[in-house]
Amino acid sequence: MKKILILTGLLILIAMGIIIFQFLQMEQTKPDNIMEEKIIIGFSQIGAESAWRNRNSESIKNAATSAGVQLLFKDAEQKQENQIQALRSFIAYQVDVIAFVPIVETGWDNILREARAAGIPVLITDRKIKTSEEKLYAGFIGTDSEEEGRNAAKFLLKKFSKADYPDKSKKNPIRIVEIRGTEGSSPAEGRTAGFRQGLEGHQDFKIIYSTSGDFLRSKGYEIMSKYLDKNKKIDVIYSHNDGMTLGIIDAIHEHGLLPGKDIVIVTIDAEQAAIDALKKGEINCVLECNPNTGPDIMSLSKKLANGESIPRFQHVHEEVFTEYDDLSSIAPRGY
Ligand code: GYE
Repeated sequence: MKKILILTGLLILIAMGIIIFQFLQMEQTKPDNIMEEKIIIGFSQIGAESAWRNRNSESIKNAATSAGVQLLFKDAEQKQENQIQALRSFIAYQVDVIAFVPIVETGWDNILREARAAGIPVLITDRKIKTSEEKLYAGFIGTDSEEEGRNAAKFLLKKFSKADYPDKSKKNPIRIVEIRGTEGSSPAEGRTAGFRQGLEGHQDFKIIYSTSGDFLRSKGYEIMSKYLDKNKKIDVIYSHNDGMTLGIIDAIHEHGLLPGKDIVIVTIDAEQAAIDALKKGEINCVLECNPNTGPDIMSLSKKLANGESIPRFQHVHEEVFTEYDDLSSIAPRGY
């Protein structure tokens, strides 16, 4: 009798072991068609107007893959109406989170109200918006354009200070041409305002011409070419992005002038071509604007998808590179 009981107990233990082993095997070989519950993010990008923008898109797509997020990515080809359509399609698709780069600051209230009515949180990235109700979006991560403008002014105050520019008296006023980014975009607005804040009270600096080059290299070239045809009396060019600056440098060369020497050049983004021009002495100051926001966008989106709150404003880390620095220490920018 005792032997039978022991044998029965052993058989039961063996049977349980087989069942547990098979269950574990099943977990590991779950059929492919059973998708893990992936967070779905709808992302509206403005287009591909600059190397900076392309790097920004690459950062977002790579981060989505690494984060195991399903990304619906739409390129608006520089049109706000295409962005609004994209956001509406994300709402219809019932994504977990909407994230987008607003090409301009205004005109978003209605579509953001539709997203709120659908219970979909919205993350603003890169550029800022103006809304009638602050709570129409959950938060922002991107660049501090006003600070970039102030840092541009700060460099010029040093560059034309008595110490660095003894015969400054010959340059009174110091004539500045400003080539702005896309009209109505927060980087253009911020870089314009911050620059003027930085020069406030310094009467010897005069902005003699300011116009939009839409962040495009071709427009930077065209504007500067036409301007130099008429007037070569420029001391400084303040350009809102490297793409336009590279076109400006081509125009300066074609007019027999030396960029960085005959005309001081201050630019924003810090794409590799601008860093290389800084090292060559063709640019005097490069203000970094960081495009690599993909990982932060994914972690903030996951928080929103889980019903957590996020910081209202988060500015990315940005450096300032000038002719006074040890330029050999600048890490490659990768774009
Ligand atoms: O400076 C420019 C891009 O929105 C901050 O847009 C971004 C700007 C950037 O086209 O290169």
